[in-house]
Amino acid sequence: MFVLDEDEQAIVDTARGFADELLAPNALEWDEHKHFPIDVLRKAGSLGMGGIYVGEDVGGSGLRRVDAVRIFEQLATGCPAIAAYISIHNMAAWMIDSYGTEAQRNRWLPGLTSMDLLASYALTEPGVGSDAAALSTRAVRDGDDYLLTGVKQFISGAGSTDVYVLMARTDDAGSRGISAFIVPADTPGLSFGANEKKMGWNAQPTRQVILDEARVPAANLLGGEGNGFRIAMNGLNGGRLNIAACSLGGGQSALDRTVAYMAQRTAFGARLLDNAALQFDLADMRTSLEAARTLLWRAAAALDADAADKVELCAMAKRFGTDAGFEVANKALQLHGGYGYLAEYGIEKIVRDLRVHQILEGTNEIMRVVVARSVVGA
Ligand code: FAD
Ligand code: 2MC
Repeated sequence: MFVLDEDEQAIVDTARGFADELLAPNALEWDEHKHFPIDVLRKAGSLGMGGIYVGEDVGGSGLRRVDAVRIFEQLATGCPAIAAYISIHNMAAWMIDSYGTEAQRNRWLPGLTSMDLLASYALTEPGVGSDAAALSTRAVRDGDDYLLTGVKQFISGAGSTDVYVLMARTDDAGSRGISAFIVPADTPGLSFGANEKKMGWNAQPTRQVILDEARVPAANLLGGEGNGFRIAMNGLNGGRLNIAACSLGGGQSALDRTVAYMAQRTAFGARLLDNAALQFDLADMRTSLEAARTLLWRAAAALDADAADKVELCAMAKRFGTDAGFEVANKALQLHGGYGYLAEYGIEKIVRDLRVHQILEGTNEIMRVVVARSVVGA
């Protein structure tokens, strides 16, 4: 699996071509103007990137997780924030594909896979992030509908997306009292908070989703009452891989730009690239990225195989890959000297974008909790 065959390489090349042509040239402007490029997302959809591991019968690409992480790494070389949004969209689409009825799959997935419809994933609340099973948004059955009341915090894409895969409580009992719902954006009783001002990820909006007796048809319950937490967590296993892949792509892009920069920058009568101490930095950066990539592909293969240790492998790959990507990008900034701190060089944007990957989709401390449980057998 570490040597790509022709088909695998073609998938990587397509994603890289898309990133080079449509993401990289615009990334700084989207960041500055907080622009969410829906037209470009639709083009990603037309290339099969709206349902990478969704079934082909509903327009998906039917690929594996190992393909997905390679795609997200390449997309992130152009813009980590947009690559990461596409990753969240794919996670939500996969949840509907895997846990939806045929009617739900046929209703939602053709639009989602083409990215004519955009998806968000709504688990976090103002009072609970890491301790997700303690969420308090309630869903109360009312005839053929559920009435949802509560607030979802930090929802990526919110206000611009069409479909929210949203976790709410249908029973009092802990994680088993949580259910997942497919909530359309135009649901009566649903509204959005202001677009949060953030350190990075500015090319995608982050808003609260506010539910005030939002009326959702019972036909939009995903996977049956009480199964929402496990559905949410299974979605996140793949999400965590993809976020790590986005960190790898950002880190790799920062490293590549740094090598090019050091080849033309001189100090003390020599190119920076010829300085042996700085070459050691470059060697360590490349080694970190290769190690993270190797673990990531291993974890993706475990998820593809539904291996018994997939949960902890996904957590390891997320923790290690997001730390490695951030550290490489931060080092790249240092190696650019003062220019690394200027927006126009694009490095500080990568650092800002990658920083949040250590926090979201489960903080890196929570990834350690998950891995530690597998070690001590809790
Ligand atoms: P808390 O849970 O309050 O944690 C605070 C600190 O305590 C962290 O450092 C944490 O690691 C640590 N901590 C907590 N418990 C433990 C423990 N048991 N052991 C060790 N350390 C612990 N959520 C969604 O549902 N959908 C989205 O689309 C989404 N997008 C996001 C986009 C952005 C830009 C951001 C910033 C967040 C997004 N999130 C989203 C939310 C994100 O998943 C949470 O912020 C994250 O899970 C952490 O939750 P919290 O912020 O409530 O922090
Ligand atoms: N995959 C599959 N199932 C899982 C799972 C996983 N990764 N993690 C937990 N489960 C199951 C678990 O097996 C159990 O199932 P059952 O009811 O059959 O016994 C159930 O879920 C409850 O699990 P726990 O007893 O482990 O629950 P606990 O409350 O102790 O802790 C924890 C779970 C901390 C691992 C979980 O709350 C967590 O992952 N927190 C982080 C939240 C998070 O990642 N948020 C990200 C939001 S999305 C985002 O940020 C975006 C940008 C989109």
